[in-house]
Amino acid sequence: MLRKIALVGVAAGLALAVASQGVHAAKPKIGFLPGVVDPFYQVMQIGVEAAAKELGLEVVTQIPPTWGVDVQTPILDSLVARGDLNYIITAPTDKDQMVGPLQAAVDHGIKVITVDTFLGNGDYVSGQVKFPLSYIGSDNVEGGRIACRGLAKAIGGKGLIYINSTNPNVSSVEGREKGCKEVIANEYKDIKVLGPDYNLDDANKAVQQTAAMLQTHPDLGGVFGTNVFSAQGAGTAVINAGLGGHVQVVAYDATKQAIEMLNKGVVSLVLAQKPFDMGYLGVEFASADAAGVTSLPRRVETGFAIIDKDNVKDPNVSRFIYQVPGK
Ligand code: T6T
Repeated sequence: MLRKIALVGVAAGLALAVASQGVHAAKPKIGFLPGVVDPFYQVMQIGVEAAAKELGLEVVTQIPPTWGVDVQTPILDSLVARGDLNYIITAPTDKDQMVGPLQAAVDHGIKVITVDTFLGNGDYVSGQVKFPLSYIGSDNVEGGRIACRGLAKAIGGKGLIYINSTNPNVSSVEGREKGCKEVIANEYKDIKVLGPDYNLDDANKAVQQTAAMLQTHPDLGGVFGTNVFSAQGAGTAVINAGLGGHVQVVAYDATKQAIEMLNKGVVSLVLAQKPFDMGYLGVEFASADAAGVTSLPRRVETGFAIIDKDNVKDPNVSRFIYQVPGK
């Protein structure tokens, strides 16, 4: 009898230990809230869905039609109000202004994972903002360095370059601007940087801004477009001015359009991020956390593929071009 009681006690203890490791239900439900409708986040969504399918998890996806806190916050609030989500995987559209709304999600028992962009300074261990489980995305400062080293080389190490970007206070593009300026200041004393101009994630605005820059600075040697829309606008303005191949463009984000411009000799370098990985790993992290894993890294850098005219046909490189089925 005593032995039986002891065994029951051990079994109960084991059950308790397992239960105390599991934070949420075994199959968590995930909300996915990226920054805006664009090929970068569409590929990220493919990664999210691939992981969710493999793990048998349900994901609720809401994609803001335009970039910004004003658009993203009410969508976030509605995801929180559903009351059935355990995790939200999101790209905050402002590193400071999205802290409050995402803290509110945490206060409702939802865990937050940031992908592509981060909150605060992105150091979730010792920075001011610590509540997200992890940041999974590019090292954008390094990306900016790579981009502007490439641009500097393309213009022969001297002259004028211009940065066209999206919005201030967005960790991703802010990092790219910083890395670009740092590399030019430290390594290319004969290059001057103009900008950034902010196009608010509107390619038409980026065209106008770059066109104006080309007019006021006929000696402009190169443009760094810090994301899909900036690079698209910069390349289009250069083509419209008949300056393709004369004014060099470096494009962050490997859209089909950026690659077409590379093939035409308008763009000299394309930085492909790895949005599929960001989405896939985001879901895996949520699943692992729900299962009780406690050693998830608080920051994961997903890396780049750097594409130029010499390697664009290499399948090991071209696989990172953002392919959205049907687009
Ligand atoms: O460049 C990506 C992303 O990394 C950035 O945070 C916002 O713009 C894009 O989505 C491209 O449009």
